Amino acid sequence: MITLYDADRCPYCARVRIALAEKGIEYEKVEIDLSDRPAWIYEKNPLGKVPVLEEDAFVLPESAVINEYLEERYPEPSLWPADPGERALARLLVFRFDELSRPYYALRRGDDGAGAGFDSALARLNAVLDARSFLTGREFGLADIAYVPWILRARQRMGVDLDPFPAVEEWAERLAQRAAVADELELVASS
Ligand SMILES: N[C@@H](CCC(=O)N[C@@H](CS)C(=O)NCC(=O)O)C(=O)O
Repeated sequence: MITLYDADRCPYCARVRIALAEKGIEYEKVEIDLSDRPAWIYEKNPLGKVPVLEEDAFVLPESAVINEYLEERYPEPSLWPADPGERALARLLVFRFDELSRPYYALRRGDDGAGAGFDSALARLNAVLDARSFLTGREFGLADIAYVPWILRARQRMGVDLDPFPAVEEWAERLAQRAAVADELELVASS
């Protein structure tokens, strides 16, 4: 049995929720109140952060690592491209995720110049999506899952306009057709 220590509002948790849903894996969800975290969460993750995945006695934090684990443990349907080069480029995007998250959190904090910084990050994603249908490559996969929770929140919660980034906007629309991403959209709207 899998347990996910989760928080509805957490985009890192959303990565894992989407991967679990795409793979059709059943799990139990334990909602953690991030403003009043239980002391025992530090036993599962010394950093005290969610998500944490638990499968029997195996405990694993870190959303990108959890999703790699899920991909290896539950290989079908595959969320990485079969081609090694395509897969490496998708992993590179996940590895360099802070190129999006740093400007995103700067914008959320209201730092000076943060709007322009986030626009630059979106322009870089737009260039990637001009060249391929998905961040993962020719098919949807873990790189898309790694980024989409922040794009949904930027648009819905921070009023970011995706019009100037048409490839990102079309990609977000295409992803929203997937049940796992549509569920996240609902959660963002309601939480
Ligand atoms: N690198 C971690 C980041 C997880 C993270 O920052 N989670 C936030 C919620 S969105 C958290 O637990 N924050 C509590 C804290 O920073 O103490 C991952 O990818 O799982």
